[in-house]
Amino acid sequence: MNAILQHNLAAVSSKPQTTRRVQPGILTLPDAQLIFIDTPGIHQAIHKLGEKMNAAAKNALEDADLHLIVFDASTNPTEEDQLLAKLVRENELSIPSAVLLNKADLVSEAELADRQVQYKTLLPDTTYTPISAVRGIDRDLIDQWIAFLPEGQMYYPEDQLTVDYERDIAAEMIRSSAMEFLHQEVPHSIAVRIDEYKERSEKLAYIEATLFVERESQKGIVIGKKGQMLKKIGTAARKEIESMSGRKVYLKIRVKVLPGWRNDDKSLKQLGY
Ligand SMILES: Nc1nc2c(ncn2[C@@H]2O[C@H](COP(=O)(O)OP(=O)(O)OP(=O)(O)O)[C@@H](O)[C@H]2O)c(=O)[nH]1
Ligand SMILES: [Mg+2]
Repeated sequence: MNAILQHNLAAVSSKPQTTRRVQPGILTLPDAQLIFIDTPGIHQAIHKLGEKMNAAAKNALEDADLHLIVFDASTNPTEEDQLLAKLVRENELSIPSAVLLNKADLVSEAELADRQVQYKTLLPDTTYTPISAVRGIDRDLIDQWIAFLPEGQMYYPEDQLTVDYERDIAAEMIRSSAMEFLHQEVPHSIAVRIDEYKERSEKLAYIEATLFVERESQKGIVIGKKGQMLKKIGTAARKEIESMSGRKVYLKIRVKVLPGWRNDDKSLKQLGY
């Protein structure tokens, strides 16, 4: 979605299950306005958080005009791809779908052709288009999607990119930075709450955030030796927030333990999941 909008709104990291909630992105072209809903990936849930993510994704599938399914051309189909394909096949009659075979920049032409054959078995009746989010998305492809959309009025002003608040996007940027730098269970045990988001001026924002982990031992890992890890996370997040908001940002992050929050209804609710 970031590549389509040419703006960084959605959390991205090299770890799976980075996206945890549905997130809208609006693309306004001279002749059309497209509203994309980025969703968590369908996966085998092992916590209540995962169940909520799957439910949110399935729910979003229901009222779309077109399903854009993103598979990763740099790897073979995974169990999760199978799960998603099954869901889409069950839905096929009512809502059209198109597959985007992403990360084409990472494979040779021959590999790409081979992968396409493999992925094609998942959804044999769907069109497959190789893309690369890194290289950018062709306008021609977007035009193909427009053909599936109903005619109607513009819903949003032409310069509006999303309906989410800047502070919520900032929380996602802090979380994705942390997920990028941390390993194993730790990235998945992180949640971020914005405690204060003061727009001091057009040019300056003051942000205080709490980064939650599930266990005391994870707190030490997130802070790191002499606070080095937290500093790295904070610096990367601040740069992203500055580029998203167009403001200079002062960012303060504290780390707290919220035991087993991924499996606790009350904590999940508090954290907005
Ligand atoms: N080389 C290359 N890397 C990409 C491309 N698209 C995404 N990535 C990388 O792939 C990783 C996963 O990207 P995400 O956007 O988090 O993937 P996602 O499908 O939304 O995954 P979840 O939110 O975790 O379900 C990140 O490290 C991205 O930088 C691409 O076209 N080419
Ligand atoms: Mg994502």
